[in-house]
Amino acid sequence: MTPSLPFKKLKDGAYYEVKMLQVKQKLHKYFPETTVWGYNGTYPGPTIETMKDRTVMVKWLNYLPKKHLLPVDRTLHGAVDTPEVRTVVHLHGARVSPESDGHPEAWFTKGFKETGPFFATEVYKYTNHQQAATLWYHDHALGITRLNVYSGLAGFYIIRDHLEPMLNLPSGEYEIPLLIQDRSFNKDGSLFYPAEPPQPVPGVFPSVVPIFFGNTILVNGKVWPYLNVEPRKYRFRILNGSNSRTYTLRLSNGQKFYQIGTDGGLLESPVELDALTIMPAERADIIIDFSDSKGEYIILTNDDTDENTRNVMQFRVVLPLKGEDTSTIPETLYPIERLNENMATKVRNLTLDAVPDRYGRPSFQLDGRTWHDPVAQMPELGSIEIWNFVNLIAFPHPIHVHLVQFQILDRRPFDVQHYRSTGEIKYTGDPIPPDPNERGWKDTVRVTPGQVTRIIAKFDGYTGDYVWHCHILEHEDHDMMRPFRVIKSYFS
Ligand SMILES: [Cu+2]
Repeated sequence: MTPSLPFKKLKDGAYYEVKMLQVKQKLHKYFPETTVWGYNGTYPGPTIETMKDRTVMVKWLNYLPKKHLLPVDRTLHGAVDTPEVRTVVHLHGARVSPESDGHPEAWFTKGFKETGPFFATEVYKYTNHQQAATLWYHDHALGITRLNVYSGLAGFYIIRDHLEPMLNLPSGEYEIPLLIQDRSFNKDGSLFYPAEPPQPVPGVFPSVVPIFFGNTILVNGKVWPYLNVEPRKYRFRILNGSNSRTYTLRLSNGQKFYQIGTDGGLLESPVELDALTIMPAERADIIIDFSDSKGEYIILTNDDTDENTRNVMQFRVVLPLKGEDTSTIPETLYPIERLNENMATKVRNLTLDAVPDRYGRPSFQLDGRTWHDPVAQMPELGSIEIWNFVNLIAFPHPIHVHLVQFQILDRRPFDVQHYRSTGEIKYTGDPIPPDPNERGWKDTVRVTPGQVTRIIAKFDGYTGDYVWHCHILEHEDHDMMRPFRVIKSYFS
């Protein structure tokens, strides 16, 4: 499915060198070739697989041209007086040291000629001391993340363990990662990304757009692809790698499917679904059983009124069964230790809000601050904290916290107007527990409008500088990102 990576075996893991290259790629049989940016020259990048606790070292190398494929807005944070093409790789969902986390200001140019103020090392070290999970790597350079990811810089990173095979889930050729993204194209096959919003901004060109929706859907770098499958169970690791688009996925024959895992690993037990809502950067590990669908063409659909973006991909149940399907959907999957609210030493109320920037464009703020304001969240190493995301915007945002896997406690409606005038949270209803398919480890959470979304996390592993942000990339690039710092415990 994805090309294998040349690597050196280390005593306790592997060492890879991954080059970011500008290449031409055929994204649909009726499209001319498209110029994209790919890790090792492929979009999406090669899938990196490792066992838990085995170290993976990666030297991420920028071999990209000096000129960006897409229009760069020079007014955004980090893009004012820096090189036009900068890259830095974040392994999303990983518990990793700050030097290897891909801090947005740890960017580097071709040959590491220029580097950002947080740049610390050329070789990243992933120790993989965490639960088996579907992670993904993608670009995170300050102020141009939306453009770098849109150009193609994303790939899967799968951590496995020795327990999972005992669950007898569909595996091998029956386990397939699916990266779902939306893109638009120009007639010549090149990627289209708007140079300014529909209402031009006086004095700013190119200008960031408040949100971006492409008019075609790609899976693993192919526009509206099909997959021939056998009449049996398959495991699909679904990742929404889109800039802004949220999907609600269904199967066109009305068939149900089973979610077995979330961002950070397997759930306690499978959750039967007929629809799956997935926001940017979220992952859902699912099993689809095609055994009763022999000969059928089943479309993976998205709830949308537009026909183009209603279709995601097609499963054609046309392959003969190679052998008896002995895989299972076990009743129990993986024990999950619940973080205890009473153990939390800190509760933080963190607002999400939209405010006009100096050009009158809508920009975003977390905790009432912009990216360059000083660090305000400094959890102690090893401590448990509850973060209350207070969404004052009439729109859901996928909030991602680096370093940790957290648990969603609940969502509770509150009076937004009252909060705006008094700064007090007045709840207007009871707390709503997370959906059954959200009751696992998460690193990205749907922060719903008019509600306080509470998460609980243990800030463990490393001290240093990390970030938390909205994963709508157009928002992240326009100040919807904040630093946080894990500090040494007072008592150690
Ligand atoms: Cu957002």
